[in-house]
Amino acid sequence: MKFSILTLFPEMFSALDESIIGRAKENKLIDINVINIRDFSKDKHKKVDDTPYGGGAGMVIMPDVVYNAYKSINDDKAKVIYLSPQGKVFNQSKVKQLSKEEHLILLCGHYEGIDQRVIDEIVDEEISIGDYVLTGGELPAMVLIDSISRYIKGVLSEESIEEESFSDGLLEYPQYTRPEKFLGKEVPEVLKSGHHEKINKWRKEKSLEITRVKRPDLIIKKED
Ligand code: 4H6
Repeated sequence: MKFSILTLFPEMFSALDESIIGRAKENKLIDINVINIRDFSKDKHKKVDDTPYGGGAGMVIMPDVVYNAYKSINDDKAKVIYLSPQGKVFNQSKVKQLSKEEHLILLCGHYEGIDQRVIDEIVDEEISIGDYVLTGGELPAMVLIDSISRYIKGVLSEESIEEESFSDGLLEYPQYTRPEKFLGKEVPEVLKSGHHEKINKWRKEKSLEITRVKRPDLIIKKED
């Protein structure tokens, strides 16, 4: 899986050098290509934004620099995603769907956003990670990369994948580790029994109960 990111803040993506995603990059399971939109400014001051037509606060990213940055990727088969508060809200079924793509281009807006004409020209899908406003599309782009990369073969252990399909669509059962007694609270007895049948049954029940209490909406709709 290849991700190309179009951004004015390429250094933010160093966060992806850590932990599981960092290892997936080292192992060449995913390829992350960060492109600085500013490199495509032809202006002597490297200007990339200008005041909005019609007036109003802030700055808008100009269409030509974004278009030239996009063209430099030179893959007309890649799916282009614009991270914006106006997009369809991201969920786990969209994660699975996008994990089947070969190459995703993630376009990150900043300031007041990007000139609509280049959005209309190059964007295939507009995605929001939730109903709140951020200063830029960079954190949403990283949310997509993290969630999608988990579905690429070899990124997670076989064991983690089995556990996830076990509680498919429901919330996770609670986890415990040593010590056996913490602030007077004991680890549930069944988890120390070594009786795997009973442990699985207990975990399934806990998953359902937690989902019923915290997120009943997840039980009604399992897919979209
Ligand atoms: C594109 C257009 C995504 C990107 C406008 C991006 C939230 C999400 C942005 C903007 C984002 C999300 C700039 C509009 C700041 C508001 C960057 N915010 N904005 N929910 N912001 O996925 O002002």
